[in-house]
Parts: sequence; C-alpha cells; structure tokens
Amino acid sequence: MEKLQELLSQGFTHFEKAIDSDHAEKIKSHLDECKNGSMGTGVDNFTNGSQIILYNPQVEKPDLYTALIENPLVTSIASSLLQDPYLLSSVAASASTDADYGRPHLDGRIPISVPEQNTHLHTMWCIDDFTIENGSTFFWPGSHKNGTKPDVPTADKLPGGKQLVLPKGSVVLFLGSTWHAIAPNFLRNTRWGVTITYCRWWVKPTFDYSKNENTTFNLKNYRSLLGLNSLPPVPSQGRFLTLTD
Ligand SMILES: O=C(O)CCC(=O)C(=O)O
Repeated sequence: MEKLQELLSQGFTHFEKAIDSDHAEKIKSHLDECKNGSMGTGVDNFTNGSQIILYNPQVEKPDLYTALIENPLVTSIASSLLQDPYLLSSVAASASTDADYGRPHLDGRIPISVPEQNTHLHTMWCIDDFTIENGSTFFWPGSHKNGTKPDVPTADKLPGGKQLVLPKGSVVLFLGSTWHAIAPNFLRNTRWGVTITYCRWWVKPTFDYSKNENTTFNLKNYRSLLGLNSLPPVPSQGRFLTLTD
C-alpha cells in the first residue's frame, strides 16, 4: 500500500476528497452551530489561543460523522498499522484563529521512533478547503523518527514544516509521533478540521464512548471500535492480539 508506506516514511499521508463536498458542508453547518451553542467548546490554552476545539460533535449528530469514523480508506490503514481490533479513541473539531502560530506537538503522548510501533493513528478531515491563508496544519516530514517532542513555542520558530493545500472533504492521516501544529488564519472565514483518533486495542481510549450509545450505535463495527468484544486469550503467551466475538 503506497499510502501506508508514505505514512511510515514521512509521518503523514493524505487522500483528496474522501467525502464529497456536500457532506463536508453539512458538517461545517453543524460545527458552526455547535460553536455558537452550548457544546463544550473552548480556546485551548496549550495553543495560546490559536485554536478553537470542540469535543465530540458526533454526540449531537452521529449520522454526519459515521462515514468519517468508518471511512474505508482510513480503516484499511488503521488495520495494518494498529492491527485489528483497533479502537476509536477520540473525535474533536478544530478551527484556526488569527491569534498566532500554534505550538508544535505530537498527539500520541510519547514519541515512538519506530514508525510501525506507533500506538495511535490520527486523522485530520478538511471540512473547509485547507489553504496557507486560512491556517492549514503544519506537518514536519520525518519528525516521527526523532524520538523526541518539539520544544519551541510556535510553528514559525521551527523550520521544515509543510502545509498541505487540500480541497474540502480530504483527509490527512498522521502518526502519534508526528510533529504538527495549527497555523494562523489570515482570512475572516472559519477553517474547520475534524480530528478522529484510533489506538491499539490495549491502549486506553481518550473518551469512553460506551456511555453514549446514541453516538455509536450507528457504527457498523461499534462493538469492536469501542473495545466491547475484547477477550484476552488463554494461555498468556498468546496475548499478542485480543480475541473478538
Ligand atoms: O487544526 C489543526 O490544524 C491542528 C489540530 C491539532 O494540532 C490537534 O488536534 O492536535
């Protein structure tokens, strides 16, 4: 798989227009509503005001997000990298602001320098066209092999970052160890991205989605994605993979 090879060698890869633009526009309207409404939104201090984060928009409108969570282009790579049965760890939406460049960071908690051994796979769904002017995410090619976390306050202080210019409906896949950062939005419109994270079956997901059945019942593989079908094999020397029902 060419895209998997690119993910492992560069730290990120992408598919253009993995959902159609009508679908992306429906998600955009929903995220705009959420931002102006009562959902748990906030400006993340970690990124010094450069990012608005909205957690779990799919709780309100699960049908809009299912095709992203279970998109076959993503799930085939998740199966290869994380091995089945991988779990759904988190869903969030992120908008760029005009405040500043974001802080380079990695999402997978610890830097794992062997690409194949990453515990997390992250996706950034472009709900708007992603451009340099509206804050397309910076990714640092090869940074996933450093075995360290970046230590600079803002993306403009770290050379070598690449911003992908992508049409709405595209998806970027990146490893838990890949350095990235949000960029400033110099336009007055909103640039939304939806980030969906998957993890290995033995890693604790960020959110416990078994508590929101309405969020997940429409997922085709929801028992597997939520880790509800896990049964460690006996004897213990066989416990490299979980068994599933
Ligand atoms: O929205 C973006 O461009 C970046 C999001 C991000 O850094 C993250 O969710 O970890």
